[in-house]
Amino acid sequence: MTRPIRIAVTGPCGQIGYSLLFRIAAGDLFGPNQPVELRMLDRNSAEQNSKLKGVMMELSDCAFPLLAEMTACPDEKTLFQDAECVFLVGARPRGPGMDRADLLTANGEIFQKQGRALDEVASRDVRVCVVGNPCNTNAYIAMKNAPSLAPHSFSALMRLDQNRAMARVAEKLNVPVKTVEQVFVWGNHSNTMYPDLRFLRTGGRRVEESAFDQEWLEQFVPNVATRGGQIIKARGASSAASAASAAIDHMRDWILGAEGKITTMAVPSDGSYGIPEGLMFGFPCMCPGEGQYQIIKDLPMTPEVKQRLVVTRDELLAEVEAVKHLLP
Ligand code: NAX
Repeated sequence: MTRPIRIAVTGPCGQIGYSLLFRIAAGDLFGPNQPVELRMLDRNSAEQNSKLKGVMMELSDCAFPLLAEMTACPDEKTLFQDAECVFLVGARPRGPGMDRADLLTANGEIFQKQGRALDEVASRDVRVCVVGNPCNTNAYIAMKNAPSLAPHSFSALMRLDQNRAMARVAEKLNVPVKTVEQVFVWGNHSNTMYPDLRFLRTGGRRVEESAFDQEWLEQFVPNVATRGGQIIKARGASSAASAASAAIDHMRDWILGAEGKITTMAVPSDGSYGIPEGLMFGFPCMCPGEGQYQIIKDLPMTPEVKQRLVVTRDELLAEVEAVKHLLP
């Protein structure tokens, strides 16, 4: 029988965890022939311990044929021991009176600790996707605190932003979303992100900007960037199932390959497009499989797009500056 892949998830008691774990155990990540082992860690409080017990009771009651083993872990080292695939979802939400810098530090401390533990005990081939916000900078902190792991083991989730952009295009052009290709998102997972439509194809054919009306085009970028807020307003809670689904898309394409499709990942910059090396930046990537990705280089830039990249880059640089006390 195929050996189970060891998958670690933080924040299993949260909204995203509640969707992600069941999708992984059902085989949506590695397919119907690959067993998985789930390791989970939430905050160590009586309330969260009880919640995690409940989540595991439900996982058990699904009788998933692929779920070979599951463990509630007492600490990061147990969680990450020989982990091959890691979703860092757990993070602190912004509390009353907290500004962005407080939030960065509060979360940064979590990712500093997790980076150190990954460094010590994770599989040397581990692949890490950071979902917890601010995800780009959290991933940067984890990567910097794990110097014995390759930087390209770390990434942050921007696939939800790409999926949102694809869905808006499909709605507007009235085509199936599966035909929409070559839409991707640059930069930070924040309001400064830049979803880029310049290379859009549907059904294999180029779609020119003139296919859209001006008003829709002007609203496209803010529409994608503020979609999370729109969902909170409509649902009374932040995006969860769509975030879990995007996290699965991200990890599956990275590890198994994206079949020649461009996919957005926030990964350490290699210096392309004037983004300083190491900065965890959303780039268009190709994923050939076996846990590899390549940043697509030398795409033509216009002054407007260059300016957009500068804005989102500078925001990320300011975030890194705010957490420099957490970097070795
Ligand atoms: P919830 O508040 O429902 O769940 C978070 C869970 O993490 C809780 O169970 C909490 O106890 C746990 N947790 C906190 N600190 C922890 C630690 N140190 N170790 C382990 N577990 C810990 O949030 P949820 O809606 O699940 O969202 C999780 C994170 O994803 C948030 O930071 C959120 O902002 C972020 N998101 C990121 C997205 C992206 O595209 N990158 C989109 C969706 C989402 O907004």
